[in-house]
Amino acid sequence: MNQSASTGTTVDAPAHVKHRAAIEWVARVAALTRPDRVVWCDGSTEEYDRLCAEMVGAGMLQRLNPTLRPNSYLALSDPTDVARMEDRTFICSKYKEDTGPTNNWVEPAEMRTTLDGLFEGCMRGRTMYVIPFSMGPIGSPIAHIGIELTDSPYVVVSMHVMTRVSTRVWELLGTDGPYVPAVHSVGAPLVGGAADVRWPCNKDHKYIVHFPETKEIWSFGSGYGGNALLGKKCFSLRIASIMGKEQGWLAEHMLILGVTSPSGEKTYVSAAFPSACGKTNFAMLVPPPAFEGWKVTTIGEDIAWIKPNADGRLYAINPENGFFGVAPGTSMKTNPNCMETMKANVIFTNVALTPEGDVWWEGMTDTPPAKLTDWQGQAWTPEIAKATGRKAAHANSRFTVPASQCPSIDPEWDNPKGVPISAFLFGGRRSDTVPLVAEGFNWDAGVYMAATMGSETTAAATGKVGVVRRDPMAMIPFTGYNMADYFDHWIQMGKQVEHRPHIFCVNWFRTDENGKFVWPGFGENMRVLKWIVERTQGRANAIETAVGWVPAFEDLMWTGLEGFDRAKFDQVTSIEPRQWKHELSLHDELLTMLDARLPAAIRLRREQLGLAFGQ
Ligand code: O2Y
Ligand code: MN
Repeated sequence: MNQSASTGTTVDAPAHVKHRAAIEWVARVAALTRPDRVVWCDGSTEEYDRLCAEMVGAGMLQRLNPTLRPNSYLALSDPTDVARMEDRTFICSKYKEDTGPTNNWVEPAEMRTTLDGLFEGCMRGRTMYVIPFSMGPIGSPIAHIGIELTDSPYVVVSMHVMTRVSTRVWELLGTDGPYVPAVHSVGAPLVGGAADVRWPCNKDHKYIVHFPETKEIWSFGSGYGGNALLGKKCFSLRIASIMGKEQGWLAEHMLILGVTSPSGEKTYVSAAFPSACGKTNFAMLVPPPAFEGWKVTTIGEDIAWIKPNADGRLYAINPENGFFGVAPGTSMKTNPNCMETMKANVIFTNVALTPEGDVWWEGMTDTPPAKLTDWQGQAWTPEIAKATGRKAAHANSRFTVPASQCPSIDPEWDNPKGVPISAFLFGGRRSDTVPLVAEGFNWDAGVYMAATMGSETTAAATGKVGVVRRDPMAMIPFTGYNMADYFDHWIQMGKQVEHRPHIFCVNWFRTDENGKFVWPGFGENMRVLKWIVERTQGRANAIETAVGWVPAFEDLMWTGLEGFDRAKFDQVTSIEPRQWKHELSLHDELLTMLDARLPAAIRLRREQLGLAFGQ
């Protein structure tokens, strides 16, 4: 038994928890939120199975047919709680300028007053779970530790998959080790013996709040994805980006993959794409048959933590333990490795249920099943869909699955040292202007390219879909501080390492006059990836353009790609001065907004591009 001195609340910390400050903090949060009980999680399979069984009993999860999808579950969320909510996400730094114009800011004391009001008694009738987790292999010099307090068992089991939840975390923390404190509540107390609902959340109040100075996370009202699994976007990107700035490393919205050439040479690259732009597909790319002897392996598909190593190179780990990927569009054609990964031990959220007790989503098969139960639990048929436009699965429906199950997982994916990065790729979803691939002339020019990246919006976050927004480094929703300072941090990181990765921009999404994608994408992206890898080895040819080094038609390998001729190549690689003049004026909207703190290197590169395009 372990009682907090400050609150008098008993939280029964187990004997292996020796961290007084953490016990005090758990007790303070319990005194504020008043759960019926506190459970200290251990990350065991027994704990996972028990919580899943309890949720099945309570109607919060459905067990899928164990013959078709062993040890897998389906959760259906409240229809109002289906995605990250950027307008409800706050960075509450002491000074507004440190949060910057691309984030929502509220003065910290004011926000604490609001949160105190919301969290007061919010866990009544519920259990508060204490989740000790490591982002990255436990004990890795690149990893960091967090403790999440939550009243959602769905969050606990999801954290089991997405992070390393273990009592070993307490051992590592000892009596006073550093950790990121993260508090989450669905904001739906069960008072007077009220019955629970399938997906508790708070329809009126949602807050996802970060305090940079104390590295705290407080999330209220949502049980969904990045709003609730606080190790992911909140810790691994927003808080970690601040830690990276302070400590000299990078926390990025990037996949990490390895490319092995036929001679056995291994090259690791890390690539940033905005939400739902095919990062998971790219991370698990299967090279076309013509690329005999080439292999792509997966380290991570969403987040990279990157630190300078004594050998003068940048090393990256995937801080996550699982994938929380978008289901719609994932199929044996688009991502066979991912489909294989999802054969068992999956938590699906907001996909459709087949009469046989398996799952389905738009794009999984060419022909939909004749009958389904949709993500809102209603009968669905292709005829109903035709008549009403209703989707069987929500556009942002997700699968949560252990990374270790991925057939393309890299043997080094769990290596505490990380892997050395040779190239950074930055990709947007652009129907015009941005070429298939271009390499920055040097580090600073590459950083400018990444910093001014734009992309057409998708369903991964609430808000309008299909409009171009600037998304520097694919980090616009995830940088926890002033974006101009973040650009400066990137510029400075280039000075810290002797062997700087090459920087490229890529765009798989150029369209023709009928709005159809010209580049075939998916596995065919290997053609671009091979050129990129060979550029980092000083082997591939390139031609100079105003925006960077680009391949000539002859510089990419075309064997096995029927019908993609020089005219099509020109369509996806052309650099139109008229479009670029307009593009530069759009860059200026962002750069002007950040003006006061913009690094000189970014201004200089903008001037060079202005001279090149007469703008
Ligand atoms: O967290 C969510 O609710 C969906 S958003 C998401 C999920 C996994 C990976 N990336 C993202 C993203 O928005 O970038
Ligand atoms: Mn993401």
